[in-house]
Amino acid sequence: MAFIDEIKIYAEAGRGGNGVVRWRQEKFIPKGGPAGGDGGRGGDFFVQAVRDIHILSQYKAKKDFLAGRGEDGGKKSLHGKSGIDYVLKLPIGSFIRNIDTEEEWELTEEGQKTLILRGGYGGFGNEHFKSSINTAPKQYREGQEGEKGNFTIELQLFADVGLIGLPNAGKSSLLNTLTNAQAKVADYAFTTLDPNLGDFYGYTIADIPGIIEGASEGKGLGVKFLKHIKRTKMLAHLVSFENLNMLKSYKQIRKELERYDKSLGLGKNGLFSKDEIIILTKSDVIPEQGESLLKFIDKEKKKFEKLNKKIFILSLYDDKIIKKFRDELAKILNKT
Ligand SMILES: Nc1nc2c(ncn2[C@@H]2O[C@H](COP(=O)(O)OP(=O)(O)OP(=O)(O)O)[C@@H](O)[C@H]2O)c(=O)[nH]1
Ligand SMILES: [Mg+2]
Repeated sequence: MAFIDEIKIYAEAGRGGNGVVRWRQEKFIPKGGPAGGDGGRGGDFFVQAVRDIHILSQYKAKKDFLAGRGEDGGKKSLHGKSGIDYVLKLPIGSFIRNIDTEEEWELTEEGQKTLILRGGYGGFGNEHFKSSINTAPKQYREGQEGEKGNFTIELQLFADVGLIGLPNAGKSSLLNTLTNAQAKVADYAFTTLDPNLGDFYGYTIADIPGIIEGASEGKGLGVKFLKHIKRTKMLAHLVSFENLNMLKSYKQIRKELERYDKSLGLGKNGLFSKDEIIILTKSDVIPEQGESLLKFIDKEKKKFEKLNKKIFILSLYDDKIIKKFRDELAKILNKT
């Protein structure tokens, strides 16, 4: 199913049940007192955060989300049952916005449950109106309407690290190596079409589709996935040794991040200013150019050192290097 990160819905909390007019019926007492019960409360409408970034696609065909109506009151002063609450499950990282009132909510933690619309109160039954001067009241009240509204729900993933880079840089492979994720990996561009998340010692790593030069003008898959790394603590920027000019490729992506920030007026809170580590990937496939591999790697690394960022050189086929990288990444994350 296609990945969906924005939906519009209409939701209603339940209407309260009506109060009723009833009379006590007791043997040998021909005219009993009022005994109409109150209506039950309408069900509330809640949203609740779950760890499933694909769940919004399940709601695509469904447009109305309705909590249950409260039951009417009964005879013998019976209170009507409350309506059933509606609990809409949404991914962690969802923003919920009431289009009519502009109220906003955000789900940030698994299990977090937030009341969005309140159910209506049940109406009073006739027993409620009994008094010394009105011993046989015929009044009752109808249940109150539940709150209702139109909403937009937008997901912006919550993660600690965002993996970025050109298509084929090895982002999904790295995610799979570091975490429990099972992202699709292949040796062509744009293998990843939707974001993937993985758990790294309790931290979340997000893998998004590759970015290319011109992405901010819509090239490739454009920049629509960049919003999913807006809330990360840091970025890991992958550049493959397969690139003829690694530093140039790196700078192209940086430029796209900068343009994206500008288009949204993000300034210092944008992607460009985030902490970033640089990962030079696939160090095992460097084309030999008459010089030793180590020398070649060193030369490329030197070019990046001018940027004053932390640089890692990885080959996923070298377990030692990967183990070391894991430890270092965990250390960096523990510090942030
Ligand atoms: N030799 C070698 N190949 C690697 C390494 N890491 C990844 N690859 C290969 O590189 C290709 C691309 O890897 P992916 O992980 O799909 O790349 P990606 O950056 O997620 O690509 P997109 O999803 O298209 O943006 C796959 O064929 C991987 O097997 C590595 O360290 N060494
Ligand atoms: Mg990928």
